Amino acid sequence: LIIIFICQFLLWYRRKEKSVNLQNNFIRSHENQKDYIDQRGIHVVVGHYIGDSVDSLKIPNITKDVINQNLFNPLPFEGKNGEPVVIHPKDFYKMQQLYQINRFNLMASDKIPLNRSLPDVRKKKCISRYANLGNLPKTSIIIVFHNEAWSTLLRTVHSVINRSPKELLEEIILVDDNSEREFLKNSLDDYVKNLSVPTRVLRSNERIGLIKARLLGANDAKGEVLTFLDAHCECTIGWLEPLLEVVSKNATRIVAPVIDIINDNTFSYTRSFELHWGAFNWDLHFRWLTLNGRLLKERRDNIVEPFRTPAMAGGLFSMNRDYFFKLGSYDDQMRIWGGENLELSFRAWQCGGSIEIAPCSHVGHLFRKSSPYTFPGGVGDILYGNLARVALVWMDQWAEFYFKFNPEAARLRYKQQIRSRLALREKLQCKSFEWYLENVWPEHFFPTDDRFFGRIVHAETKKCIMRPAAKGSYGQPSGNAVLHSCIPRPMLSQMFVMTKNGVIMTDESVCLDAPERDMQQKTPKTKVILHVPSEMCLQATTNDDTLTIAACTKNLDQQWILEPVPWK
Ligand code: LR7
Ligand code: MN
Repeated sequence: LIIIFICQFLLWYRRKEKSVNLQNNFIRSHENQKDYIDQRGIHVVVGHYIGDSVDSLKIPNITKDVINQNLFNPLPFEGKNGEPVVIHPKDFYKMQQLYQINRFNLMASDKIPLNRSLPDVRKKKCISRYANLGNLPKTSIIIVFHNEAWSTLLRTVHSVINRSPKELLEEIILVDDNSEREFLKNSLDDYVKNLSVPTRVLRSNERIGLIKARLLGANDAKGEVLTFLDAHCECTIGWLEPLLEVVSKNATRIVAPVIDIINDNTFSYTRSFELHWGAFNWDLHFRWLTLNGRLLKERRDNIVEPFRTPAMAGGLFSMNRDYFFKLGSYDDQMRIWGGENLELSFRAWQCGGSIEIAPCSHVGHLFRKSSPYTFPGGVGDILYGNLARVALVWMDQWAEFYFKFNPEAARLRYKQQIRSRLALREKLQCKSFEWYLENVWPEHFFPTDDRFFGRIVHAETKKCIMRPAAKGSYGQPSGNAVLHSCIPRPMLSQMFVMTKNGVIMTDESVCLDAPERDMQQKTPKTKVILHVPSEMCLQATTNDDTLTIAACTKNLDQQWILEPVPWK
């Protein structure tokens, strides 16, 4: 025990000594900073100290000052191979303060080298599948940012450079959407001059939002392919080739990687599911859903091939540059954040293109629980204004469904100038939203003319079935459906769809589940809801409003009324 203690003390002492030297060098002159080889022999990129790193902060609350300070964090060496960063309890208070700046653990991020290693999370088969590729087109990488932290932004850039074949990178374009932080100005311009891939920073002198910022980048890009990334990503080995292969085979194919998870507290890297696809709920919020049984079976033999998805998450994808513009680039009247991912997804599918996910391409994204930046004009008006545009231009009669149950969006619908986008839809001779639902997403849970849509009312108590509420910003509802008094104004959480063959669904928990299979209504007249695999009936426990399945009886607690609600 004693020996261990002494060894640790010595190590700590040497580390401390080393960092003091480096710090002195740094303070004396900017040019003196040198990359170094850490204790494990890993080359560590320094220079990340220009930014908002954490050492020597003593200010109790965050001020502009804190955010802009030129600070210095000695020898970042944690987070190797995507492992979590551990913060010493003595630093917790400072850590929490710093967390508020970007709504992620900046102290942890600043302890990780800009070029940290990550595990190869691909399936083994991916390596041979992409071993001998012919000529692939070059891509421009476009990263837009607003007040991003130095370490996350530059770790994105270094991960692109280190894990992409050089000959496939035309350039890296950083688009600064009017950030206020000092270190994102001259220091960033200087820093990118020394990178081994041509990198430049474009700047907007007013806040234009991520959609217009991406347009700024795209208009300036020279590559045959455009690849967009958020400003807090980390690309893993082999991420780029699968994307470029898809685009090179057919310019109308738009492709996204599997989006892995960088934890906002520890910065650990977690591989995400490969068999999820992107879709959206009745509120037009993006959702990951598991592939249906048919697709899963189809894919059993070709797990490495790209597959089609109804929608993309939005931040990470590649597409042919000429096709990007031919397809109408982005709706430049969308503001700040939100909705552009669905807009591009609908537009691509309805106008002859496709959206796909390449399961061999893995890129990490830092998921946050809330947004750190301002939404000029209010987050509601921005998001629902954008979504109102999506609905009005692309969703036909389902726009009415959206507005009926989303008063915030409905309030903004008449403010939208959408003529030029409707003209684009006309010019490209795009198909209807009905076609999209039937062909791209046949297992969708939206109401249609041949489905029941409305409330399921308990015959005995006259209460409604209600699904659990959503939690958090990426949150999906979890928990059990319950009985709840019927809310006079129709609410989506009390609405259900029943398909032609009697399967009852909602948008979120997808099926009224018990928990294995779909609930089906046997014959509408008996008003019994049968759980087909168990041959049991849906029953309400009236004293605590819970739902169960039980052997079928003729009792009133198993009787249900399907009460249709007009949906458009
Ligand atoms: O005003 C702004 N200007 C910007 O330049 C606001 C944001 N931005 C930048 C920002 O710095 C970041 O680099 O735009 C990028 C995206 O903003 P985030 O990271 O705050 O967005 P997000 O990751 O929470 O949101 C997802 O949905 C957005 C809807 O507009 C965008 O499509 C994001 O790109 C998208 N992110 C992803 O798809 C990553 C995976 C998430 C999932 C699921
Ligand atoms: Mn993001």
